[in-house]
Amino acid sequence: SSFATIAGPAGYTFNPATGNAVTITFAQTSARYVRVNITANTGWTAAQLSELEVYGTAGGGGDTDTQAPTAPGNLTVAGKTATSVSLTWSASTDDKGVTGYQVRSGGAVVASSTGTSATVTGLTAGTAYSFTVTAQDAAGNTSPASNTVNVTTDAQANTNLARGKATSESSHTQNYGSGNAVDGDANSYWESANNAFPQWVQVDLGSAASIGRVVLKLPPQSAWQTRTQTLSVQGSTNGSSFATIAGSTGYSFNPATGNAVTITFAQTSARYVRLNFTANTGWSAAQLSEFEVYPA
Ligand SMILES: [Ca+2]
Ligand SMILES: [Ca+2]
Repeated sequence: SSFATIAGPAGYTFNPATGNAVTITFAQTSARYVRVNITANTGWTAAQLSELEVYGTAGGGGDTDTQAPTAPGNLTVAGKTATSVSLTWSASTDDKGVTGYQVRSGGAVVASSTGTSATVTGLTAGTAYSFTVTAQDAAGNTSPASNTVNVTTDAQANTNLARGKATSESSHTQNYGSGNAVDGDANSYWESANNAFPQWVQVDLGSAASIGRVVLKLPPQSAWQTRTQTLSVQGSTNGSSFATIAGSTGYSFNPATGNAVTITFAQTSARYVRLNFTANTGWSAAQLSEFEVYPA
């Protein structure tokens, strides 16, 4: 409401040949409202202005906060699911106080928190993401980004992790190699050397995964008469040291009910999953047309 003159009346020439801009400098002053009073125009009977630009020190000092918080540190993945990732980090400091944090991915803010943890939701299963965190203060100043964490969400529970992966085996007969057990075709199968139990077949998932179920199949045709195969399931993260996931049991494969066996077990982490066969009531060898491994 009360104005002081910063620059007195003067005629300023606007010339398109030299940019059509006028600069007026004056002694440093403090102002929130800046007004231009125009009393004449030689080119048109009205005041005209396409840009009014004001330069100086934003906020003008005083007790206004212009200092951003420090970057959050130690950003860490605390947990994940198929659709979410939980993150923790160490607190930032600020001259006036940190008011909150923003989790960022691909340039977008994907979660906010007033503390030092957050869970990003709505993610896609089996997908790689990168995250950083920034801190904010009450004036809206944003810190530099934290370290970056890279994380891949868990696979969907119904994703067969073994499909198309590398296999190995104790033996096979003729051309019935173990690759037949991960080709997605229940008609093609692995068969071990005959009359030579115990035998094993193994799949390398490519990296350690949390698993909770395997499904074993034989060809669905009725010509495959019901048989019981005795086997155990083992898992390993390094391919050399194996732990038993499911102990040796006789499983009945019956074409009348799909010729498939499902074995569920407590969640475990494994990259290599192996089946050890010790008996088969239908043939004197281990036989398997599909070896499917699921997260749950
Ligand atoms: Ca600050
Ligand atoms: Ca097959």
